[in-house]
Amino acid sequence: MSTADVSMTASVPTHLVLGLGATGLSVVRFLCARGVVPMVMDSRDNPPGAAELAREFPQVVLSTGGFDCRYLVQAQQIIISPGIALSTPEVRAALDMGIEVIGDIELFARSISDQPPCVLGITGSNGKSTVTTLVGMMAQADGKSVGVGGNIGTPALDLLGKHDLYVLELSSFQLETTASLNCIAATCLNISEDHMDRYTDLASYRYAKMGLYRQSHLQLFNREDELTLPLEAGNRESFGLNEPEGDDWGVRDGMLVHGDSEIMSVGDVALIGRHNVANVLAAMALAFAAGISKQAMVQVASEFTGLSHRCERVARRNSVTWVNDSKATNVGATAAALAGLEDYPGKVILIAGGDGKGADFSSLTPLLEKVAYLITLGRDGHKIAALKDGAIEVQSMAEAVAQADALAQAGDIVLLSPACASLDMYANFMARGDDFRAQVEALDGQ
Ligand code: UMA
Ligand code: ADP
Repeated sequence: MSTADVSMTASVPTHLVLGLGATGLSVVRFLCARGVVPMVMDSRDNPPGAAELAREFPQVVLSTGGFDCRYLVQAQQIIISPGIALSTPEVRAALDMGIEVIGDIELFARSISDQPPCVLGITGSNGKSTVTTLVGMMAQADGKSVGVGGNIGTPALDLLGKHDLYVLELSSFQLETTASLNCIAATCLNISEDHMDRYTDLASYRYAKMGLYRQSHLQLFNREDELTLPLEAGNRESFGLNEPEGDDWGVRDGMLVHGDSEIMSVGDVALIGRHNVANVLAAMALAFAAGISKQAMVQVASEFTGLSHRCERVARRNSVTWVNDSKATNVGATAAALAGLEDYPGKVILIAGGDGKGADFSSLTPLLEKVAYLITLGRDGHKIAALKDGAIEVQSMAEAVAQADALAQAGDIVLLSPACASLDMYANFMARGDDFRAQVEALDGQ
């Protein structure tokens, strides 16, 4: 124990908050506002938020550098952060003793359990933030008071009490510890391999995501991805880029449609790429379930051009286009970006690599045929480099951008789409994307 001398002679806290990131702090805020003073533990020596905790909640004891089993096994309830695996031995020991271990989303769900359903839930391997943002904007355009949060950034508990509708992005980690969300509608957008450093296989990762459907009045699945099909019976609807049946969502004769009803032309969707048309359909289906008007849906779909770091054009110099897709932190996202460039007339130069989270990259091999030059960096960059003859391995983003600049000719595109997390080199995917952009902008000064 480092930050606090946690003596067993002190009264044993009933509530333990494991993890002091954004989630842990939101849980402390929630509990303290309700008169419960928890104890916080973090396995890191200097967790983020320690200073904030000491300032805002001096009464809360913080224990760092590990999880003290003596407290875990005596707690009434443990609220665990998504970054901590349930398989952590100290957590396992508490679970084995029958102690309740829940996440922040479950706490959120329980605190609104007396209200009519007011949550739209979004999970999947890719597209969650895009769809969450779209739905939030549609609700806002319709004049609703809406809270948008969860895995996208603002912890769900920090949204509480202020809104009529909550749009929550939910990760598999959060869903592992959530059971009572009672959503109006929920979707699993797609499933492809991710977080294989936390799951034993794709099936267990999928299983965590499927748990969301059980907590929803409407199960919205992707009919073009059979892994998104709910495991249990329920009220279902689907979306997909093909023609829909019944009341499903899809595309017919170049129009986005809901059953027989035409919504808007595919050509008027402001986002680029086929995968984004699917995202828009999913967002519309969720918005419709929450009573949001067609006019608000169409307005947002025809105006929203996308979030930064997702296939974002950051520069055009000497007729070369530079695209930042730093949020492509798994193979599925990079595959979607490359598939979108299949008919691109110029050469594609791909910068990839980082922390692969235990992924198998081999499914990228056919898509790399379209890539003229592959430049790799980061801890697992060599694994991606092994998939293509002549790949260039570099040590930094500056070097990657300089190499790409030397190889690119007018009409080419340079795409940063790493298929990996950024944490081996950066604080997060935003810092990686910002570095890419800064290095590209620095080329102008040369
Ligand atoms: N950690 C420790 N020891 C601890 C606690 C955490 O080492 O005792 C580490 C974790 O392994 C992790 C990091 O600290 O690497 C952060 O974990 P956390 O649970 O403290 O994270 P928070 O700051 O609370 O942020 C979490 C989500 N992070 C994760 O799930 C890892 C954020 O999603 C989310 O925005 C936030 O809650 C609010 O809901 C981020 C994320 O990367 C964007 N999510 C993953 C993804 O999208 O792929 C799932
Ligand atoms: P998430 O929140 O699930 O990570 P984002 O909307 O932030 O999703 O997008 C993350 C990455 O996935 C980006 O590289 C983006 O281009 C890509 N992407 C977005 N939607 C899809 C989709 N439906 N299928 C495949 N890849 C997608």
